[in-house]
Amino acid sequence: MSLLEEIATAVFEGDADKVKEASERALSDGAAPETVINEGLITGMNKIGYLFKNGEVYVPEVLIAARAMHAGMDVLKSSLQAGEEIGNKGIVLVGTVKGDLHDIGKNLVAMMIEGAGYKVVDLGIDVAPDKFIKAVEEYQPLAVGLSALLTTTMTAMQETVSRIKGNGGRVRVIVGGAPITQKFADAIGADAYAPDAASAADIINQILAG
Ligand code: B1M
Repeated sequence: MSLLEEIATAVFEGDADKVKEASERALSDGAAPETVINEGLITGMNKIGYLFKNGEVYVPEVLIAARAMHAGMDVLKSSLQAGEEIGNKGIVLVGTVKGDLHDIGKNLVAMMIEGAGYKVVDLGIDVAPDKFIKAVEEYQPLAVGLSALLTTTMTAMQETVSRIKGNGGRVRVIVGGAPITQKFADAIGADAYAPDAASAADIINQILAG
């Protein structure tokens, strides 16, 4: 079994210590942190997600896998940030929209954006539109990143985008999450859509440069 497969299996089995140790080993063997994320951590999470969808595992197993995934993300965070001075380029707010408790994808997005040199203010999960608006006023960010994982919380994303855009500022809004598409992003007036965490950082660079 390759080291990346070992990491994926350890996430799937919810073995946080193993994920941490194998992620450290992968980095010291020269693997790129993005590779460890995509081919190790996310592969393991997708595997548990598949069983969850089919009713073969339940919320506790998924939470244990999520904790193991976070143990790996903690190891990779500092490597992702090593190339850029953190916070150099300005502030980006991120949060998971109201009614939605999923944060693994949002945390990855935050890590990648930090790695690209922005200071990230993470508002957490289940963030109501009012809270986003208050944070925009407080932090004056360059951009806000919204994550939604449930089809039922896509409406909260729509409301949040419309409140932020209606507030008169020039802040850019980028959206993503499993049920979100470019078409939906266009329909709700977001400035950009990113299908994954790595492209979220690239797209923020692009929209802020343009
Ligand atoms: Co949830 N859940 N869940 N869950 N859960 C899904 C999303 C689901 C697809 C599973 C399924 O049934 N197939 C399904 C949604 C169905 C739908 O609406 N279409 C679902 C459901 C139904 C539910 C509950 C309702 C279950 C229940 O209680 N009956 C409940 C809802 C709770 C709530 O939010 N109110 C629920 C609960 C949970 C847990 C708490 C157990 C746990 C969350 C733990 C946590 O996040 N801390 C959980 C998990 C883990 C999942 C699955 C298995 C995995 C999600 C994940 O973390 N993936 C998921 C099934 C799946 O997706 N295969 C599922 C790994 C992560 C890296 O990917 O988050 O997609 P993802 O992020 C990606 C991209 O989407 C993108 O970048 C990341 C990759 O690079 N991205 C962005 C994300 N945000 C972005 C923002 C951007 C740009 C890109 O710009 C700002």
